[in-house]
Amino acid sequence: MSHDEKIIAGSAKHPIVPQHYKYGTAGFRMKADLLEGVTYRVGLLAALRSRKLNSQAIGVMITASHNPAIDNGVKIVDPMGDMLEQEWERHATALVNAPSDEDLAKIYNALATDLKIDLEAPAKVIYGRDTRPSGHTLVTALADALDATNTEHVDYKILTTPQLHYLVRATNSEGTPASYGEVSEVGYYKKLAEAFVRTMKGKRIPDVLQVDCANGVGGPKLKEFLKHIPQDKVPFQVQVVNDDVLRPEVLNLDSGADYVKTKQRAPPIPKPQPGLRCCSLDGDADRLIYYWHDPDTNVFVMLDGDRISSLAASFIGDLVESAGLRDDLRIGVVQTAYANGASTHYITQHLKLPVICTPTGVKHLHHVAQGFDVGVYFEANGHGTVLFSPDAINAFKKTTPQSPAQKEALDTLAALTDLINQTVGDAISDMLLVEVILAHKNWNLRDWALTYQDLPNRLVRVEVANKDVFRTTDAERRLSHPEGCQAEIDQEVKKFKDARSFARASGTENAMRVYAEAATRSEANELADRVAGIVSRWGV
Ligand code: G16
Repeated sequence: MSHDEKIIAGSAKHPIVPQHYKYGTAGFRMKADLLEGVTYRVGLLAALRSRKLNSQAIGVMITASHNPAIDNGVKIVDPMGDMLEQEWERHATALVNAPSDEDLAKIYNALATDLKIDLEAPAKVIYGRDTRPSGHTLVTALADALDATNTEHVDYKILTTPQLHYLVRATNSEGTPASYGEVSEVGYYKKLAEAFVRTMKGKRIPDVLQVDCANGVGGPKLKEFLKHIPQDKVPFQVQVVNDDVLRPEVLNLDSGADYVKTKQRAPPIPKPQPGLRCCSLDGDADRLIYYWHDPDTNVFVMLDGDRISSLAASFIGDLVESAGLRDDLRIGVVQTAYANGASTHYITQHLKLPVICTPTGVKHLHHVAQGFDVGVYFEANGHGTVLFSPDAINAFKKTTPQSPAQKEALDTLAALTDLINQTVGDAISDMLLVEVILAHKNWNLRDWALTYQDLPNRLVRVEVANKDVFRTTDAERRLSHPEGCQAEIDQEVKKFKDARSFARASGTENAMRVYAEAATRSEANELADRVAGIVSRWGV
């Protein structure tokens, strides 16, 4: 069979359901039964991408992360473990929307010609999936695309999303001075555990941490990871809860980071216990939210992505200062419009660090964070990481310390570059980072919460007939379309004190999101409801 015949035959086995598909915030994401043909086509694109980039391994992750169990998704990971270069999203969209199997082969060949890709060059794609049952079918479609294009492929089976990102980078850097770690799931655990021990030298974690795993892949993987922590060196008591991966329907149900963030309360199961330190991962373990019920004030306190961001920026900023590198390294923070205004104020006014706002999607934040030597990026929903530039990593390793304090700071910074996943936001790695910082500062969750006071806020999900009529500008803080809608939102915002609100179409769900913050909780709620009403009226 010719190349074209193989592609067409494979596509016929995994037909596309005709409709318009778009590479969204985190790849193609929708009801799983629409995704088989999409995944086949994504496989073709991943093979092209590998051939374009000198046969480096490309990753494909099959997950719908925080979405309900019936959804699934497919996204592409670039050789260094970051998200697919945005320029290529339109190529992915073009391939996926090919009307027929024959058109698909034509578009595939046209892309190869336009992008000067040698279709005879070797190619490699590695992939993984979360615990959704639909992942099986999608992986088969993906593998068929890779076979049809003579692409070497490795199925890593069930993984967290950040583990797949790790494996992509580890594969491409294997045997080089920039080796990212052993090319295996165990290599990932070993790297994190070793770095955790190094950063925790002489420190201790005072009490137990309950980790809600959203009944997703994070449960079994966290339990596996914990086996690699030498409890004699770093006693770390973790209670893993909501880790049922055998009943697919409970994935992300009344649990997980998205539940805690949007509902602003603890999952009902297990019954919340005042004073217990808790955190939640999401369905593919790339988001993290901390919380507890303060036993003294009887108030639920949530420590979200903004809090993790400011905690990390302040800790790493202090270490860089103690390491004598403040004048040599640029530290910055990247947020989105969802960041609580109080957090932005704290970072710019108290920590005196620059903040850049980008559109939603870690792909945007990651890119901007790479412009700093230490780029801290977190979305308020708990998705993020800290990136270190090669200059920063070099400085941590090569600077000759002049005092024990400087040595300790340099050693801790060097260990943090291994502890913090450099490819993408990683809930397990971020959780270890938070534990390390709290242990170094000798803080409990109340101390952390006291750094600043959040402005009351509310996030609302609004289903509309046509979310495509909404287009944003100014890093999603304003709507440019439909014309007139923003003016109505502005009118409402003006009526409230210290208020801010925006609306945008979700790139992972078929819905609009409305965010509002204001001086009091009731005003934030009222404003969110009014803006949601405006969005409903315009979204027809
Ligand atoms: C994905 C993205 C995040 C984004 C979230 C929600 O997260 O990776 O960057 O914040 O979707 O996006 P949207 O508001 O466009 O639906 P996850 O955890 O679902 O992969």
